[in-house]
Amino acid sequence: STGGNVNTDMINLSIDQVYDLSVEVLGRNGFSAPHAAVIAQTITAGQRDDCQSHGLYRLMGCVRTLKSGLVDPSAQPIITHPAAGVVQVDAQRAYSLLAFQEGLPHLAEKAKRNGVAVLAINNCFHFSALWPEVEAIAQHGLAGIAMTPSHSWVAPAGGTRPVFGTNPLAFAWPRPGGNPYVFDFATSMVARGEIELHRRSGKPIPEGWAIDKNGQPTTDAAAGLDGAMLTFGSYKGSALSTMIELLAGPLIGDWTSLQSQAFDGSTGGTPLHGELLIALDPDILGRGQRAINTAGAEAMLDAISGQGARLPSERRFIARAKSEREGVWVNRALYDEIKSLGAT
Ligand code: NDP
Ligand code: PYC
Repeated sequence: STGGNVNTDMINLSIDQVYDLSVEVLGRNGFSAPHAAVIAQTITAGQRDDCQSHGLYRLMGCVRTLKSGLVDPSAQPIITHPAAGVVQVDAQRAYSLLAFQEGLPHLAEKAKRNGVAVLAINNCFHFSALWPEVEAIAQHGLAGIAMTPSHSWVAPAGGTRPVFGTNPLAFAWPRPGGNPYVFDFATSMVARGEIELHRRSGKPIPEGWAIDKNGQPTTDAAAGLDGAMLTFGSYKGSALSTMIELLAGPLIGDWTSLQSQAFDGSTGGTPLHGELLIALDPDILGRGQRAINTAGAEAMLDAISGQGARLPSERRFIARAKSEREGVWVNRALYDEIKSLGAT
């Protein structure tokens, strides 16, 4: 069970308490121990790094989706090796994270043998942020790219009807002796979870995030969720999102966000589709000049931060260190709702 120091609106929990709460809720609602453990790890990492849209809040979606009967809460992923540089993991309609955990060692080993390797995850319910996965690839000394579709919530630039998912794109680059360079963002203006959090707290959304059902700009979170979200960077985000649909969908024999949405119907559950991850080995691709290449990369990254521009993930790494020292503050209403899902 969980405890913590309470103030009026927020509750302070240690990272271990966040993990224990997550595992307990997932286990009591029917997830097998291996699935509960990996899902809880990712949710805990999100809360720890102050990524509220993909932290504890996601437990409700996992439990709701499980209750819809669509998800297999205990399926063991099936790993196949269709080519030297490819590992394919069929999640068998379970959540994606166990498939990633089991596929990662094969991805890393193949990238180190071939210079580049692809991990295609199929038939997975996917709710999670991608940075934990590209960070894990970077821990092997590899550059990593990850992408996934979701549900058709986002209108293409110039249109008003949803086609794309919020389609995140993540990238990690290993750096000597410190955190990797990492970015991970939705190709919509923001993640849908961010708009859902605005709706929960009754806050308006900024203009430019979404349009309503009639195609008109809106600052009402609920109206935006009912209408269509917008891509970031106009036609550029639209094109990137299209690429993600194609590469993490049909290319790997899996669904687009439109197909995933059609399968879901009106359940409102976690999207079911595929995910594509790519790992690249600088030792093989870098023409044997690892030290020189690393110096070039570091000089370029220093030229960004050296002028006061922040690197993506810098905020997250600072939040991580703070949470490790002080624990995390969780909205009390959210905490109570999570406890009502079945924690002691
Ligand atoms: P943001 O718009 O906040 O973008 C996040 C990325 O941009 C992070 O790498 C962040 O670093 C960086 N960043 C933010 N502000 C700055 C800045 N001023 N200067 C430099 N870098 C900056 O988040 P999104 O709403 O787009 O996405 C949030 C999460 O949602 C992602 O982790 C994504 O994977 C997840 N998601 C998952 C989906 C799925 O289907 N599984 C679908 C859509 C989104 P930092 O963290 O340090 O702020
Ligand atoms: O926040 O956009 C989102 C999202 C979709 C699937 C998981 N997260």
